Amino acid sequence: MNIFQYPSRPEWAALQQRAAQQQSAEVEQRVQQIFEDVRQRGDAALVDYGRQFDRADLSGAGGLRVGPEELAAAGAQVSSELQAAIRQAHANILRFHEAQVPRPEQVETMPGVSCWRRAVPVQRVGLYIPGGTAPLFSTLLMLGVPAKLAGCPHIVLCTPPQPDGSVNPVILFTARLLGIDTIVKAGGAQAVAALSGGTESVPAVDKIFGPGNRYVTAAKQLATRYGVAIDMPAGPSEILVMADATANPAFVAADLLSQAEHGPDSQVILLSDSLYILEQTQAAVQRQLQELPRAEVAAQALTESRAVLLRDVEEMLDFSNEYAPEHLILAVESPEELAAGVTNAGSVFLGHLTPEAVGDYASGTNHTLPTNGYARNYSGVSLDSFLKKITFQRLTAEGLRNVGPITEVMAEAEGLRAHARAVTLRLESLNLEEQRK
Ligand code: HSO
Ligand code: ZN
Repeated sequence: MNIFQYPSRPEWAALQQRAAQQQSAEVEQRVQQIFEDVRQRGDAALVDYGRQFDRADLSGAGGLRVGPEELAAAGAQVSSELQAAIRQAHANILRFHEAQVPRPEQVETMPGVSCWRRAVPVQRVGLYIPGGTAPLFSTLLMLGVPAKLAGCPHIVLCTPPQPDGSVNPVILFTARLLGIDTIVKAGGAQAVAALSGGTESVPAVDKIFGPGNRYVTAAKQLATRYGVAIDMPAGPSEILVMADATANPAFVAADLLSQAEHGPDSQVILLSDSLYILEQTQAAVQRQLQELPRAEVAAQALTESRAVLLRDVEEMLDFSNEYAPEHLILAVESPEELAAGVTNAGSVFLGHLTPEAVGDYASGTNHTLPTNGYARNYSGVSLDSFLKKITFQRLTAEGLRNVGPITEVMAEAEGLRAHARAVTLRLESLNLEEQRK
């Protein structure tokens, strides 16, 4: 991790740069082929890709779906300690998201003109959970809890099989806890393709959620062209830590490494107004790195990371708001004050005792967050991501008399005569009725 001392403001942009996300034409082309194949051949294509990419034979009857016995048996393979931890995390995440349930809103904008809005769940959602080196059952909690809470009637979970054709038991245990029982053994772009158009075993969905590699990301993008929505544009994970002289270098180092170990392209930025803290943290990172099972991945990520010495906390705040990090840790003496000034960030962690890791797993907030600078214009996943809001209205005769003439004038001014007439005819009929009385 290189230390940059007092860069001038024009020099900040280079330090805030993210590794260029290569949208390789090759990946896109491959994903396009997979889409076409899955759309044409359905399950047969999924079975072939399972053999090719996951080395799993799913060709038997019902082979692409997790059966009730497999689902029920998963718990026995999960330690009671982990089960209890997942249950408590589930309860915390549920509590936090329950507070997001929208209140009914009804407004009478003019006498007799009632307008209201109702939140309705997205009817069919697909949750994608990667397998591979780190099967993220925590991400299933983060997506499954708000999906269930929103009341989405059809939830399809896609996750790649292990070579023996089974699905990671912790993922299954978590799915069962959530009450999700439509589980498809498919990963990669082919899973996204299946969710976006449906196959014999995979119901088509309206919106796809979840992280993934370059292929999955490209596939989600392609799915939007078929009229399917996605949670947000995804990029490599990132963290920015602001540390003042009161920070504990060992804590800060651990936080930086917890992000770095996610992937070789994770980005880590440390800001401080104390050179001592930067140097101590740098040393602590090197020490702690040795002890990590994923040291190689983290070391790779650290090559693109930066430690920046700035004049004061105001400069740190400006730098961070320009960068718009996915995760922001305020390892400073008075974090509340600083937090009030945060304008661009996915999720913020205040003080020396609040590691990002607790938000990743168990405190209650959602860990599906905007990366790649999208914290400037996107929020993380929340209950809202699984809801649509439908507006309703109803006019009484008085309401039509109140708002009708305004509409007529405006419609005429836009040259839209039929709009005006839709009001005029009704007003005339009201007047006739009145005269008859
Ligand atoms: N920090 C990751 C989420 C995660 N961490 C899952 C551990 N498991 C992306 O924000
Ligand atoms: Zn994490």
